[in-house]
Amino acid sequence: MTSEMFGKANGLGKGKGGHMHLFDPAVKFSCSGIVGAGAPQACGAALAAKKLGKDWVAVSFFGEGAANQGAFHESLNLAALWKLPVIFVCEDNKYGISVEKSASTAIASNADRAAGYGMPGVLVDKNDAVAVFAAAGEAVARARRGEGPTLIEVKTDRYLGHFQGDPETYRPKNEAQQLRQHDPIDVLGAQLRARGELDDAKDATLRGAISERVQAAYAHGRNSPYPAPEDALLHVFAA
Ligand SMILES: Cc1ncc(C[n+]2csc(CCOP(=O)(O)OP(=O)(O)O)c2C)c(N)n1
Repeated sequence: MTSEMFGKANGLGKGKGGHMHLFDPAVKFSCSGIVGAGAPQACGAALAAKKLGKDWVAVSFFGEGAANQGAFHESLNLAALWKLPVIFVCEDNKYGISVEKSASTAIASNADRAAGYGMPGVLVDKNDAVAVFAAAGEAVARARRGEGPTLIEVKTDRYLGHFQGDPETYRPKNEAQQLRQHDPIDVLGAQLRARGELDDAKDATLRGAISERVQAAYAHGRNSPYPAPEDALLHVFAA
């Protein structure tokens, strides 16, 4: 994945897709640069699981901006009608590029839209990983019982601009700094500490190991070779 992000020959798309078109059939993962396009694809994957008699559950992640795309609404309708094993996860970080949600969406919670399609809509507490885990577990169990889809809305925050160099003129200068006071990783850490499952030493070990893994992955991407110029047209056009 990191190789693909750096446009390298050993990337998931051989360096020709970039970060918007990451996909890996080996782990049944894909993403798209087209906002809203993931929901119908997830319905397709869920329909395949149903036809093949597998207990797979498709999961589609998208922003609150994508929840205003037509494809999202068509997908929810079809998924509920055909009782597809699919979970729609709307990550509401309040902004679609530079447009605040209140300027694009007439209701406060996208979870409420689920009722209009005949499926449960679950609103999860902000930045609460344990609550996300519980809601996802219920949705997976429901899908596997053959009862169909669930729409989960998770509230979260945007720390960085939509793109590198985003002037972020659409929000107060210190907003991100304030939002970081309620960081989901810190919240999870506090929950684990309260249960006696984490202390300073374990926290440091865990953070060190994860940081090393991420650094190694980026070094791998950076140090890998670019595609050969003569391969520029390979895999671009179907013969
Ligand atoms: C069909 C389509 N329309 C417009 C765009 C341009 N675009 C890229 S991201 C984005 C906003 C998406 O908002 P949201 O889903 O809330 O994601 P976030 O801004 O939080 O990353 C838009 C309009 C696109 N990629 N695809």
